[in-house]
Amino acid sequence: MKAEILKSIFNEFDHKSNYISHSELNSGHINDTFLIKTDGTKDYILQRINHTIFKDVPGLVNNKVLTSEHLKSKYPNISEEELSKKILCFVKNKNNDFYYYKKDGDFWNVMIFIEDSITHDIVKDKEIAYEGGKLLGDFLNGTSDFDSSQLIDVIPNFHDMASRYKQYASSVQSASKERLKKAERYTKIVSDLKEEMHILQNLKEEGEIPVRVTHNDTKISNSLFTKDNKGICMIDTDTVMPGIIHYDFGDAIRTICNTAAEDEKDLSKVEFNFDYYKSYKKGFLETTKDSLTPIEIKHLPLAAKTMIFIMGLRFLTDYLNNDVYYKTEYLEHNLDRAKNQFKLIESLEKQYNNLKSEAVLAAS
Ligand code: GN1
Ligand code: MG
Repeated sequence: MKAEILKSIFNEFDHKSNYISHSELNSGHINDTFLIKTDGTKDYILQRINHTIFKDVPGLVNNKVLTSEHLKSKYPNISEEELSKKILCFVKNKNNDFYYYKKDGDFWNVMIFIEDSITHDIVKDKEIAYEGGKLLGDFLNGTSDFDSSQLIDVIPNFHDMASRYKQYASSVQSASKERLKKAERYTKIVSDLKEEMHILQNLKEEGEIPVRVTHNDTKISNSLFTKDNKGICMIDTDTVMPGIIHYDFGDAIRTICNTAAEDEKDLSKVEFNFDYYKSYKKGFLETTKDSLTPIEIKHLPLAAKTMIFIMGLRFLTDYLNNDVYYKTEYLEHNLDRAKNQFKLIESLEKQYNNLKSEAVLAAS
């Protein structure tokens, strides 16, 4: 995107600084995200929000602002300046809105960049896994008293397995013969796992697992760390909505324990790292053990398997639908992502029974 255009959009916001340069941050699959360097004391994140996928952008931005406000209210004695180093802070535009609507139909928002922070697409150190677990625990603790009736449902049924399965079944119906053939091995795996992968959803619907305010996009690249591996905070609060903690635990594990990137094509590089699972779980339970119910703890391994599955299912669905949802860089990108997730499940299964036994013990 041209510097002049980004600069003029950035200048719609009230940041009292001047654009110097920008770089695109590429880890998201939906929005477009840019780091804007300025001549002032702060740099900023400028984001174009995909309004084809997010139907109510003002509602989404309001969710994000309310979430940050709620998290900030936990630190009544800390200045805004200090808060902006550990909680996402949104910047208003010149009309006092937290988003800017450009006449061409795009929505934009701006956040303060948290200085000296870094993200990881792949985890290479169990300290990061442990710190990541604590960050999620802190996030869930921080939002545990948040009145979720203030939030809009950004994408209804976002992690609802029944609804994702329905979308998948309809993609199978409409897919081209060629794509179906290429996906054959994976459609078979989906059929084999279907029943087990609905267990968490059923427990949620039966009221056995409590609904809380959850993040819903906890992949590890959505957590900020210091350069010496300490957790700072979770970012990308686009999908904060009511949910079960298993969505968040499982989605984080899906990315932390994958020894390769989510779209690595060489499946021999894709393995489930059990040490990182243990470290993440340790950090997570240290921060949440007083609030989780035994049934929540018992089902953490199933959460991991279910969230890897649901992402595999969603990538496969998008492949069968001719790539209409996620950004793709080449023809079979979604199929490669799906294959990667199903390989990760295969690797997880090698020690799945051990993880389940440990979870039963931890829950008792
Ligand atoms: C999408 O765009 P990004 O990276 O924040 C998706 C998540 C998936 C993720 C897979 C709204 O998130 O659910 O886990 O890709 N977000 C939406 O990497 O669908
Ligand atoms: Mg996201």
